Amino acid sequence: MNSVEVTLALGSSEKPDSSKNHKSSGLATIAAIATPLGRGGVGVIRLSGARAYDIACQLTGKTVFVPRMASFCRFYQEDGTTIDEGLVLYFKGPHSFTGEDVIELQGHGGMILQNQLLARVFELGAKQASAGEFSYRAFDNDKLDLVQAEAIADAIDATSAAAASSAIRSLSGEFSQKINELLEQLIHLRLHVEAAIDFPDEEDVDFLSDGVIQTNLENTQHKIQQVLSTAKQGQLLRDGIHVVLAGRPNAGKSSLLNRLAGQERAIVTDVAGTTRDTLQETVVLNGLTLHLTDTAGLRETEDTVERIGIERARTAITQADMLMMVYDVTRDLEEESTPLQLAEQLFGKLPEAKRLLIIANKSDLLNGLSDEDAMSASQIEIKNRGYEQVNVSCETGAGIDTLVEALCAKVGFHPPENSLIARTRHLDALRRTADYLAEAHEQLTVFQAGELVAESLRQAQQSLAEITGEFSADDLLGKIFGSFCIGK
Ligand SMILES: Nc1nc2c(ncn2[C@@H]2O[C@H](COP(=O)(O)OP(=O)(O)O)[C@@H](O)[C@H]2O)c(=O)[nH]1
Ligand SMILES: [Mg+2]
Repeated sequence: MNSVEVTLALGSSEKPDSSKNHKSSGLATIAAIATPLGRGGVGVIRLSGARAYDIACQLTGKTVFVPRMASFCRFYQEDGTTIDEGLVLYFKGPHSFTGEDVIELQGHGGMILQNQLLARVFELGAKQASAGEFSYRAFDNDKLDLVQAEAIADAIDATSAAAASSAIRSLSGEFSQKINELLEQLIHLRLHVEAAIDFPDEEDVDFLSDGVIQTNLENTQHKIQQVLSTAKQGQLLRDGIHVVLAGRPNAGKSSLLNRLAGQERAIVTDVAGTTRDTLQETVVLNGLTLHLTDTAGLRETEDTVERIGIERARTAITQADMLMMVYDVTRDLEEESTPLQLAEQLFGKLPEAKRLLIIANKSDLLNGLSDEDAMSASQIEIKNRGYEQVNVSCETGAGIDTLVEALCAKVGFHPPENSLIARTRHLDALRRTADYLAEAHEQLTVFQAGELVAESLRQAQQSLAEITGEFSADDLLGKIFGSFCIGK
């Protein structure tokens, strides 16, 4: 919401570096409601900054708060009337979340009470914290690195238990540690290469071609690939995938959505054209978050509303990570067409195999042998061309488990026990690092061009350091913290 403000605030501060110490001590004292607004037993307002302690004293009439001890207090208006009563917790900087003095006011969790208390805190000199400002100050004061700050947001926003626990592992620094180990390895490698350039042919040894650098480089490349595959799982865990259910009218798309959602979300009838708008539903199946979109059946139509629905379906189709083409095994393959031909007709051109899962629905209605034969013949074509079909019945539920397994396998989702949450940003940075290392490898092994090896390694290190925020442009930081909620 207040991302503009954050961007400005971030833009005016220096770039973070390892030598920074309490850079935000000259900043305003900020305050925000930290708990969700609504009815609840307890509501927490958090303050951070040099004036936090003083504001707590004026608010309560007390003169002393002991760090890390709870004090029961009344919170007063300026005229002495009581707003609420509750606990004050004091965390003296730098031993606090933000690294600054932090005060937590734990009052009752009512909307009016919390807003009155916050207004009073503003009267006493605090200013409204913008989105992510607490976390940014923690980052700025080296209490957290960027991966950890992001993990807080990801833990709060997690859509599955696995995503939540992997975010907590990232928050505790496991992911950062992997990145830091890689960084150390890269720095070591760079030193080695720089030395080889500065002291060529020392004692008749050519460092660049003695094999040590190459071995170390290949070892680092290998490790990047390992971290990349962990991060890929973490990104799937965090973001899930966008799946669009598409097909002819009456194929059973809405029935499939309801099956997967475990509830009657979409209207199902035997009237073709029932679903006229796109409908979204998020479900977690086998630990993978699926953002499902049910669409209007694709067909030529005179109906204006249905036609708009079909346009929306086409937009959703182009944006999907994965297309599930649902077809009715008893009807949709007339005229001896195959599922792949149907897909070509429906989507204009055949989608790539990794983006398409073919769902043969209404298998409960198949009892004639000839139909089964027809299915197995088309199955062979599908397999040979790298595609995959799952036979299901949305009516009986047969094949639905297999469908979910096939989908997870198709997107390569198999999170290890101790997975770590990751974002697309991390994957991008890791991929760029891997590319620079590949460049360095080529310069080393093909051209023995020491200077260019050194330059590629420098860029690799810079890309990698973006992940934890050691080398991050201010606008990137603004974007990341600006997407946090207020009070975080
Ligand atoms: N026998 C049978 N009928 C089904 C199955 N799936 C859907 N139907 C029926 O097919 C009709 C169309 O289903 P619907 O989900 O609305 O199709 P959509 O137009 O693709 O969304 C409804 O009458 C459903 O009850 C199935 O697996 N078996
Ligand atoms: Mg429908």
